[in-house]
Amino acid sequence: MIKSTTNNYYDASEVFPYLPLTTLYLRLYDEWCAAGVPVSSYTAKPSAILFPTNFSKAKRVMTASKILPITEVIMKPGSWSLLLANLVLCTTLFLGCSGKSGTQSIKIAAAGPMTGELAKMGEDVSQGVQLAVDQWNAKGGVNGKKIELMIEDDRADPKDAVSVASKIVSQGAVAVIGHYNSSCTIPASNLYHEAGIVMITPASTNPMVTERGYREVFRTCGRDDQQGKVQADYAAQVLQTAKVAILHDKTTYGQGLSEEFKKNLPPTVQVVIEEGITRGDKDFSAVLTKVKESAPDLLMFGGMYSEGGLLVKQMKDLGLTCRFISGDGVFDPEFIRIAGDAAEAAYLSYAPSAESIPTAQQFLKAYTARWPEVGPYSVFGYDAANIILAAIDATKSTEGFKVADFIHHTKFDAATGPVMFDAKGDPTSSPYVMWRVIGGKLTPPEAPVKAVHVETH
Ligand code: ABU
Repeated sequence: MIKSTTNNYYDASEVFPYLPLTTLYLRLYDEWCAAGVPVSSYTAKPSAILFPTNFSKAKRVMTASKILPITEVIMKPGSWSLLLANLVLCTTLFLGCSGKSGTQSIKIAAAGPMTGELAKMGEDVSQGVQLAVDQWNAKGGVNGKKIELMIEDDRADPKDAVSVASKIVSQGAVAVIGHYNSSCTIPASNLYHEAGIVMITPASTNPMVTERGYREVFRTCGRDDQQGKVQADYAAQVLQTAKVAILHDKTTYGQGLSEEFKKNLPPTVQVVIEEGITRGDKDFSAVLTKVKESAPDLLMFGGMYSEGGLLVKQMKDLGLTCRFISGDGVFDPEFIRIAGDAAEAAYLSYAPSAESIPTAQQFLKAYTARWPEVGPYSVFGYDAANIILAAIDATKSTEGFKVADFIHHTKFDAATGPVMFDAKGDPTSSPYVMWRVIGGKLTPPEAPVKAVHVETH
């Protein structure tokens, strides 16, 4: 039974055995506030942190809720430790919520690798986000409030990504653009999901990002099951590959992409060797010697431009003359700067260039007026930020489930063209095409590009 304690408060140890999830507290808190239920914070006991001062009214609100009626909440075995952890997090979030309603700004975050070997990728995205934020603020902000952008560095490390996500949530950001690496986005998005915060990654292509049923999680880029198929079809049909060697960097993205590539190869293509390399290594001569002995006519690499550039350079040094095929993680001028003229062997899957998209021209002009080089995911970061801000503007709400719902049901006129999302949070159109390095430049396909949609499974 729920009973009143002193000071007209209700004891959370009585109320919250039924409520094991932080997300639920916050949603209920939002609903209670919206319904005019007085809500108090009381921290004298760890079990009594956030609860309504008029529980009978709050219970009516909860019962009316379509999100999670209290009668459907089931206490799981061992939930008490989770409950206490959530209550601690909830205190911080509660304070963040209190501040949110009283401030004149809306805080959003951009997260990715801002230092380390992949810092350029993080900067590319955060600059795209910054541009969108500055453009909204120049128009007066969103719903009369200025947009405040926090830029957070996960150093491409999954553990740092979780710390960053915790900081973003606790500091009251209402949405996140990021992270960059799939290995960071997947664990970080667990926290955003728990907190009910919308997250759009502009670059994380591993299928699992959107395969967990998280309604707040989206991406503006494509998926590796689409990208791997485009690469495999190109290898078999255009390059007429008979023997392929596969290397990957053992990451969620790199290994995942190499597996999707392999899965989509026809039986006419033989995989002669398959090996993992280590991110950060500089000398790949041992593994490349084994690759050379297997005599492939194509080397597929799942990984990033830093290792991809060195691999291609060292292939040439070893006299390994086969072609090289890789994906969007290698797609950057930095790959060519590392590989030198050896980069001419490369075929890379990526989206059509922003330069070729009529709707991207204003973005390109504004971006290049501030920064010298548009990165592969700058425009996807810009689109992600604009989608989030447009959704907050249209719903007049920063509540994650309302913003997410709007994003799920709206067609956005983005810089990359019209963008709609499917039920998983993936864009409904997959953009991958094969690029080449010709004359030291990333060169798009000769024929006008027609984006092909590849169904996800
Ligand atoms: N998609 C390119 C690299 C980022 C990632 O998915 O890990």
